Amino acid sequence: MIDKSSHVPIYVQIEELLKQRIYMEEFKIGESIPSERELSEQLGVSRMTVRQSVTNLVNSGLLYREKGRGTYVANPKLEQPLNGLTSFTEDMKARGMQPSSKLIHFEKVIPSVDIARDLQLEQEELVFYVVRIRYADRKPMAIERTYIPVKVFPELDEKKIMGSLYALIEGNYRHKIGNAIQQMEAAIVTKEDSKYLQINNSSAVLIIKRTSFLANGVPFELVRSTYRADRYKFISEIQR
Ligand code: 16G
Repeated sequence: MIDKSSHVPIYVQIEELLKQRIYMEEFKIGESIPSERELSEQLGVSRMTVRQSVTNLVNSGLLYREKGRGTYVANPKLEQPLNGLTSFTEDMKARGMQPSSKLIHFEKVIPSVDIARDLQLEQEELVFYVVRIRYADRKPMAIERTYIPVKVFPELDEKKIMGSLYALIEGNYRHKIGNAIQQMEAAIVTKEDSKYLQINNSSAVLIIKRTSFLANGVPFELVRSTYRADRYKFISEIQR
């Protein structure tokens, strides 16, 4: 099992072994792995070395620790491509997952100067401010705060927004969605969002800010999507 004469460091060998046992589903998603003491006895290595391997796997997102309880096998992260202008609903359905939303806030407001500028609005032009928790198979994945110009979607209401916004835009409103500009940054979750996302309040999140335009060039949304960093990794293909 562990080859102490190998040039491969012991902690790397333990990591490989644990990964293998997760891959073979000997340790299943959501279940705990043996304690550090048990692993050190099983493998005949020091607890410190086991701890180092487990910590590395926690840091890479394969395992997670629950204070005072143990170490568990994490859900594999969703790999989200960054190069398509897709909606949350489309992304989840493409993976065979069931998307749903919870509407936290829906209000017609006067936007701040920055938001009005990004959405190319004149002074006093109103926006809908929509906050939705987005779920996949009933697990919270992201929280989205969206500003939508009222003049682009005059009859938007709380009921219509419950499904897919993009489906609504392309179906009911018969608009063509064109392109978007995105920015991404890392942050520690706010106290409020930690409750919505059901994560503890020191967790990392990935924030994507997207400004999207209809095919005719009119901006139709400014969105701040806060994703659970333990559930997502973002992928982009680049070319030279
Ligand atoms: C995605 C988009 C968001 C859009 C939403 C529409 C990112 C970063 N954001 O979450 O801009 O408003 O999808 O989803 O991808 P819906 O059609 O399911 O409401």
